[in-house]
Amino acid sequence: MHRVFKLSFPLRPAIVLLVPVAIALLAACTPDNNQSTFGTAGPIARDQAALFKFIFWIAAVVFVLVEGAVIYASIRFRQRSSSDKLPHQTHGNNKLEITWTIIPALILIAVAVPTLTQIWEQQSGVPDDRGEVLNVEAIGHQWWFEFRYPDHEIITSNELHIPVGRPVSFKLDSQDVIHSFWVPKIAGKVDMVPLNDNYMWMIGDEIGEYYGQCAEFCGIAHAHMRFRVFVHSEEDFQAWADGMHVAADAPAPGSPEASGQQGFNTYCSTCHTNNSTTPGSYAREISFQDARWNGWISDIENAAIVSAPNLTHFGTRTTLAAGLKELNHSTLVDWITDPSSIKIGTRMQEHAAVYNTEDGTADLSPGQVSDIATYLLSLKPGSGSGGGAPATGGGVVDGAEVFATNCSNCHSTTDIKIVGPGLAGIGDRAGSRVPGLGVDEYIKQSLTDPAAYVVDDYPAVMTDWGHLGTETIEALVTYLKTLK
Ligand code: HEC
Ligand code: HEC
Ligand SMILES: [Cu+2]
Repeated sequence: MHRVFKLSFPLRPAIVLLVPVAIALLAACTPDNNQSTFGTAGPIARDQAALFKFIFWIAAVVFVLVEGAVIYASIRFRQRSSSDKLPHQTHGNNKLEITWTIIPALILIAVAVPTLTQIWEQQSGVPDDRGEVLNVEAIGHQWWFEFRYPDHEIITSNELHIPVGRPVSFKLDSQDVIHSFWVPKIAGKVDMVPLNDNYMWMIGDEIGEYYGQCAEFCGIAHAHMRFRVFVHSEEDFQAWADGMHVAADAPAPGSPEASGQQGFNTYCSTCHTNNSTTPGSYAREISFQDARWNGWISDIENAAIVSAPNLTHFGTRTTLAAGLKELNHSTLVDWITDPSSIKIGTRMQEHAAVYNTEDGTADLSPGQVSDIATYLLSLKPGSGSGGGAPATGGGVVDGAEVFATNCSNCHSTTDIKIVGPGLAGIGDRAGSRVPGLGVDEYIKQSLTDPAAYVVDDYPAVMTDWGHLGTETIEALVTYLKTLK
């Protein structure tokens, strides 16, 4: 009799532990799981899932046959006593060798043909027989997604809206490190690589909300870099796109929203645009984002700006911080007070001057934070009467407000340099900038013909502000001259 060795670990507790862990892991594969690739909602994901299943079943059959043969051989031909002779040896059997070379080759061909066909199909661009194509540029940032719709001149972040049944063509880019764009239920993943555009397309088949996730390790908050895809009916999509061009109503004077707006303009608008509704704002936001990025890259240690999510109509969003939290007043207050209570490592907390405190939380009173949150949540398409520059009470243009919404992204009202020069004392220096131009003329020229004179050592990124209208420009000039 052979001695039966006792297992060196307790088998029962191990099984008791392993089973629930395995079940928990497998549960992630259920089709209703938000990031499961089995419950598909678009042709690309469906084809990929079908291919996966095809290969899986081939692999399963191979596994059972090979493991079966191994188990059979080890039992059937085991050494029964020390006097056993060697079993019959098959070394050099040509028939067997040829058979087990040909069978795997055939299997590999069976797997390769549909795989390659699908790769070619999905990479050869959007099919032109599936309806009007929607173009989207998706840009990865540490740790959030920017979405630009060049056909609709819309810029937004972290929540992507697309019409059901229409092909969406993506140009994928990254501003910093390699990210990967992935909407598990609708389409496969493609890397977002800095300085190199990648392309993919997808079609959402079913109206609904879907999860997206960065699928390439990209730094400390990689797992917290998510997004949402909303697949809408064509009408709802159009309504959303139209709404993105309707300005929010100006807050009522004296309201928490009004105080929040002031707070936002003072502490937040250097990085966040929240009013990209007017014609021309699309191109402007792109140049802001570039300017913010260049500002950051030129002094990563001390920069007070960095490219950041566009918060236009933030009140219509459902999520916060790249799909991490449900958006409501309380989560937003937590975020503004201390972003790392929700997501660690954000560039917001690292660079916004308002977090330059001992414990890194916002240098704002709870009331200020609450008002800013209330204001952001009030940003929705308005009644449509406003449109242009915000006007105060009696219709008189308030230069300070116009400045805060349009210019404070790049200019401080002190002498701190952001992207452009700090504008304190501009009234004193303006008259001596260009021979022949007085103070007012020079400031006006800066706004309506910015290329005519570019201040030394600054990038020529000022855009033409002529669209603001004469009255607003006059108000700006008056306001700027008060900055000492
Ligand atoms: C230095 C630039 C900077 C400043 C200043 C700044 N932020 Fe941010 N903000 C960011 C960046 C970058 C992110 C993206 C963070 C992430 O998800 O990793 C962000 C994210 C956000 C988000 C989430 C956006 C989304 O799509 O979910 C909100 C809301 C927000 N900021 C509000 C504010 C408020 C309010 C202030 C002023 C108190 C402010 N920010 C100041 C850079 C900035
Ligand atoms: C994208 C960043 C950006 C925005 C937004 C921006 N500017 Fe500028 N601005 C600059 C830069 C950079 C310069 C310096 C280079 C130049 O002269 O073009 C500048 C220069 C100026 C000057 C001349 C300053 C001097 O010292 O001579 C004035 C005045 C000015 N901007 C006003 C404004 C006003 C008012 C707004 C809002 C309506 C505005 N800017 C919006 C980047 C910006
Ligand atoms: Cu990423």
